[in-house]
Amino acid sequence: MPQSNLWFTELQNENLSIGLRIEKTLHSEVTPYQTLDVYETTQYGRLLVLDGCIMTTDKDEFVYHEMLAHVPMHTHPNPKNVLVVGGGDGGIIREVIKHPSVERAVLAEIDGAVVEASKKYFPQIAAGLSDPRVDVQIVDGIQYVEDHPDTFDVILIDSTDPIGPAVGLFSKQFYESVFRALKSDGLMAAQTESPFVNQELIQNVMRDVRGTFPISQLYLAHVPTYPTGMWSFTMGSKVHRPQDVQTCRVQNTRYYNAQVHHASLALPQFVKELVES
Ligand code: SPD
Repeated sequence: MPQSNLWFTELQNENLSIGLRIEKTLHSEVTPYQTLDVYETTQYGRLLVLDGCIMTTDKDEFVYHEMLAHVPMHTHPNPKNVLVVGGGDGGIIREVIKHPSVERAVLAEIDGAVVEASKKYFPQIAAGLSDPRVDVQIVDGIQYVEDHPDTFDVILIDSTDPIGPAVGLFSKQFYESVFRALKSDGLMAAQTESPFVNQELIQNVMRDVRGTFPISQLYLAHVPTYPTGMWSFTMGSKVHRPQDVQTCRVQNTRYYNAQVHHASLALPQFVKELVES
């Protein structure tokens, strides 16, 4: 069969792009919040795109979802109530409910179209959304956090890039609200982009999280379809330290394990300098 000549190109900044060969377009819509596209790619299976930015692909989604979920979930000794802000594709929820201690996991996603598209085109990512412990709320996550003080053990912020509806999820005001929504030994983690192309954002987030939580930590993972492949996450914690984790409490992971947990906290020198400056 001849190869398709259709390509999806994400312009990651004015000097950088990533291209994936497209077999076909499966879905395109303009939701009240963003454009949403689903493609079948040759290299990475199905691809979810919001506002022209790669959100997830069948082949590498496990890295991002496991790392945003399991590093903070293991840092808390007994996470029972968990909130995921954004993350409408369900990947983070799927990982959260692998933890036997979880009694309730709320997904606060602003755009119901993302949840519906994921259920239809990414059933293996969305699988956890029908678990009885999961409560899917189609709401503004910022407002939801503000309205639920002293409620959660862990809050995970699975945002899009800091444009459009996600801008407010990268602000000090929001981290302070997250702090209030956490119980007295709660902790949070957020996706915070690439140290190669988003240095200023990472520095600002680190400054704000450090100014809000007694314990803060940047950690890294390798996500091939995200800009530069080197991806960062920022944790803020009231009491528990990610360095103190000793064992892996979940099974069926493909990236995360106890060694990777600790390895992800070891920062290359240029990233260390970035977060310390
Ligand atoms: N540049 C990509 C940033 C995407 C972060 N969120 C992805 C959502 C996957 N659940």
